[in-house]
Amino acid sequence: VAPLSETTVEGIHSAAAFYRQSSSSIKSEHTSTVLVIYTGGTIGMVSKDGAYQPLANCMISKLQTLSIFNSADFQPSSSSKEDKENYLMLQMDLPNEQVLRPSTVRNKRIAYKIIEFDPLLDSSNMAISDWIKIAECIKANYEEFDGFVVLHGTDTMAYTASALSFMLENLGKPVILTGSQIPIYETRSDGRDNFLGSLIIAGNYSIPEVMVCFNEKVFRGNRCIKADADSFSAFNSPNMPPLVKLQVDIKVDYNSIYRSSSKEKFTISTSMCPNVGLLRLFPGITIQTVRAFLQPPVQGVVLQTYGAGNAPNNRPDLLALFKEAFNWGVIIVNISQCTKGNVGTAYATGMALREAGVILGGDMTPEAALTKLAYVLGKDSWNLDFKRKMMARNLRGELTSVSQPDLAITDSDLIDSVARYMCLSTREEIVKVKDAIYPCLMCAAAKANDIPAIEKLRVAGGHLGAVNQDGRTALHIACREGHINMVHYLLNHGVSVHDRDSHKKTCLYEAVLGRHLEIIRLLVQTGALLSLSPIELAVKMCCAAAENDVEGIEAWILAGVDPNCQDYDKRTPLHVAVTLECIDVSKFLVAHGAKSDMKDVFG
Ligand code: ASN
Repeated sequence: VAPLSETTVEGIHSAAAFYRQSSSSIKSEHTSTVLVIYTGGTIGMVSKDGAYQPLANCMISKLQTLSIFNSADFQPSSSSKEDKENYLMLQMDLPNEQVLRPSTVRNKRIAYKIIEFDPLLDSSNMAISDWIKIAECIKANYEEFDGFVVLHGTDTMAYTASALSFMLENLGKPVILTGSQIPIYETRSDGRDNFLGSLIIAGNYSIPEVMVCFNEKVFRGNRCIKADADSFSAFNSPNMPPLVKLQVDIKVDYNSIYRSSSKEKFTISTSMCPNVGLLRLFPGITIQTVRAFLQPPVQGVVLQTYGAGNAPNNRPDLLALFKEAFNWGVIIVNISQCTKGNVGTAYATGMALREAGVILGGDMTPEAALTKLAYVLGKDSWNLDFKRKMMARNLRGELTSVSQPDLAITDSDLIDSVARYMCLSTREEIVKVKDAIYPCLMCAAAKANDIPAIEKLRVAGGHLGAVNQDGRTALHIACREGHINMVHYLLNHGVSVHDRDSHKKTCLYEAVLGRHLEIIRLLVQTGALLSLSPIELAVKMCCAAAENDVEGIEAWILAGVDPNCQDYDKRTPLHVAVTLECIDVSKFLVAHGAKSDMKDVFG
C-alpha cells in the first residue's frame, strides 16, 4: 500500500468521520427516467405537397415549447451538451395511490431523453431491420432507464409491437409504442395525450411488457390490431381487455400482466427469419396459388382460416399439399379470419387441417402469429419439432392458454370473510379491500418465508409484484431477509428485479444490506442493478471500509461495485481503510483488485 502524505491523512480522517455519520443521509430522488425512441409516424409529420411526411429535427424543439412536456426547473445530471438538449422533464400531479413505482409524493417527475432515428419513417416503410434497430437501442440503454416509449407510425405499429414482444427476452421494464392520427404540431392532435399517457405509464408502472398506448387505453402489444384508419380509437385488442385504462383514474389490470418466469438477464434476439407469410383462404382458392405460396424459401406460413379454424375438407388436393409442406419442414399455423375468437377442432373441417400437420395458433392476431413465426424460425439452436411446439405455446401472453384457470377474486375465503365482516357487497368495494390487504399479506408471507401461503394468495388472484406502504414488493423483503427459496419462487413468477421502493432501493440493494451473498449472485445473474449513482456507491463502500466491514465490502463488490470507486474527494475505499488502519478490509480490497496507486484530490 502506497505511503500517504500528512495533508492527505488529515483529509481522509475527516472524510471517514463524514462517512460514519452520514451514509444514511444521501438524498433520494423521486424522478423516473424514460428513453423515448422516435422512429417516425404521423405524430411528427408535416404536410408537404399535399401529403404527410416525417420531418426530422423538429420533435424536440416542439416539445420544448409545450410546458406540459417540458418543466422549466429541470437540470439534467448529465453534463454533455448534446445530452442536455435531448432531456426534457415531465412534472405531474398524480394522486399517490395511482403511482406504483416508486410510490412517492404527489409531485411526480419523469425525466425523458429523446433519441431520433435517421431517417424518420412512415411505418409503412418499416422492415425487420427497423425492429432490430429499436431492439438494439433498448438493449444499449436498458440499464440506464426505468422505461421506454417508442414513437411510431400507426400503420405497422401492431407488427412492431408484436415483433418486439418476442425479440425482447426476459423483459423487466415497460416498453410502450405510441403515435397519433393527427400530427403533434396540429391543434387537434391526439398525439399529445397518447405520448403523455405513455410517458406516465413507462415512468411509473412496473408492467414488464411491450405495449401499445392509444386513445386512453394501453394494450398488450402482441394482442392489438390497427382496426380503424379514421378514428382516434385506432387500435383494438379483440381477444383481451386493455391492460390499463387512462381515464380520470389510471386503472391497471394487474392480474392480466404477463411476467416472464425466466431468471435469465434481459437480452434481445435479432435473428428474425424473413421467409414467412400470411395466406388468407377464400372459397375456390386454387391449388396452384397455394403451391406457389409454399415454394422455397418459405419456411413458415400463417394460414388464415374460416370461423373457428376451418378449411375445406372436400379438397384432398389442398390437404395433401399441406401435408407435403409439413414433410418439407414448413411450419403452418392456423389462425382465424375472424378478428375475435379461437381456433379449434370442433368441426370436421378443422380436424382435417390438424391431421395435415397444421398447428393451432389459438387466438393470436395475424401480426402476432407472423412475427412469432419469424422469431421462432430464427432460433438456430431449436430443432424443427421444438419450433412447432413453441408456435402452439404461449410465449409472451400472445395467446390464451386453454388450461388457464379462470380465477375470480371471490375465490379467496379470506377476502370473502373480510368483505362480509365489513358488510361490503359490490365488486368495486371488494376489489379495493383486496388491493389494500393483499400487498401486506404478500410481504408478511415473504418475511415468514411461507411459500405455501404466498402461493395461496397468488392463486386467489393476488398480484405478486404489489407494493406495501413503502413501495416494497415481497421480493424486496425476501432479499433483505435472505430467504433464497422465496426469492426463487418470486422470480419464477415474474416479479421484476427492477422495481424500486419509495426510497429508490432495489431488491439487490436489500440483499447487499442483508449480506446475502447467494441471493446477490442470483439477482446479478438476472440482471438486477443497485440503482445508485457511482458516487453514492463509493460512499457506501467507503463507509464499510471505515468500519472494517469485510462482509459488507464483499457484498457490494459481488453486487457489481468497483473496488476502485472514488468518493467526492476521489478517495477510494482503500484510502479510507488504510487511514483508519482497518487491516482486514485493506487486505480484502487489495486481494479483490483495489489499486494502491489511486490518487485523491489532494494528489
Ligand atoms: N402512415 C402513418 C404511419 O404509419 C400513419 C400514422 O402514423 N397514423 O407512419
